[in-house]
Amino acid sequence: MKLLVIITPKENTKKLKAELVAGNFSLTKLISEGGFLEKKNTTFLVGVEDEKVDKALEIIKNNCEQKEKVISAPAYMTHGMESGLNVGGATQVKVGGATVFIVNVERMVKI
Ligand code: 2BA
Repeated sequence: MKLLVIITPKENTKKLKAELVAGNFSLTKLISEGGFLEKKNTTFLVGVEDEKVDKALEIIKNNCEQKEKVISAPAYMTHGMESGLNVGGATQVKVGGATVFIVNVERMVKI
């Protein structure tokens, strides 16, 4: 069994949750925030049998499209920087996709 820890922007929450539930996955939804952009995102915890991991990844892929975006870098990143990557405080990031950790589960019990 695996535990999928899925982090995705808030706007993907509704459709991803609906599709995972429709695909028969049990999940827990946590409200979270990215450390870099400091935007609200959602973390899903999904316990899945090994043979269903690929199906879950397919659903995630279909519901979390990734885009490139130029943003103003957070103040703590530009502070003290003379030159280089963050000229004008702008930085390019990929947003909208999903970060997925696939973790081995030793045992799951429901009590
Ligand atoms: P954030 O930390 O807000 O990061 C949003 C996006 O900003 C990242 O997209 C990446 O493109 C960029 N970014 C993050 N840290 C950066 C840095 N130090 N310098 C330059 N650019 C940086 P993703 O990598 O797709 O991550 C999306 C969200 O997934 C993250 O939001 C965070 O909440 C989570 N995440 C990503 N990698 C993680 C990790 N290794 N551990 C825990 N959470 C992670």
